[in-house]
Amino acid sequence: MARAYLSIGSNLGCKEENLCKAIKALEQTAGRLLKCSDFIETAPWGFTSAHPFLNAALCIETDLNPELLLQETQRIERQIGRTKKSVNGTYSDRPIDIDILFFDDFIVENDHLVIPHPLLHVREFVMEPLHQIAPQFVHPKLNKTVEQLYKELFEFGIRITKI
Ligand code: PH2
Ligand code: MG
Ligand code: MG
Repeated sequence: MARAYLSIGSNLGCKEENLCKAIKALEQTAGRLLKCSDFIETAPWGFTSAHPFLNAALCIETDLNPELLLQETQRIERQIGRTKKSVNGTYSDRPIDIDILFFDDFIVENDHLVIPHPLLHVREFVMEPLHQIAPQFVHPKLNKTVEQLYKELFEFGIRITKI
């Protein structure tokens, strides 16, 4: 049994329903839901869109290995109507996105899967809900708690906007 932390997001269709559908599907085939953050409305990050997001973070207990969990999250994304994938950091609107943030303290780095998620600590839409459910979790590459990374991100963000 492992604990996986996931980020889910939607900015198309009924966003709340899409997040709920993703959580239900994950519970059916990926594992037991241990924690779920609030659903937080966030501005599109890294691209321009007229559609704000609804984001959340989850913790599940799973029997799957990281590769199988990725397959399962991708199957669920397609089931909820996702057709386009982001390519090389070019993002597009989507009914659902499910990303693996952490998988216990595993470090996985291959062509199609990188865990911990390489951008998690620079994304407010990830760190805000993740901080709600796992402030004491230690990032296995950066060796800092989610709480520390959260503070750094938001302090840094405030400094940037003052320049
Ligand atoms: N996902 C992205 C890119 N930008 N912005 C917000 N607010 N929420 C997301 O889930 C999101 C994003 C890539 O998957
Ligand atoms: Mg994503
Ligand atoms: Mg994704």
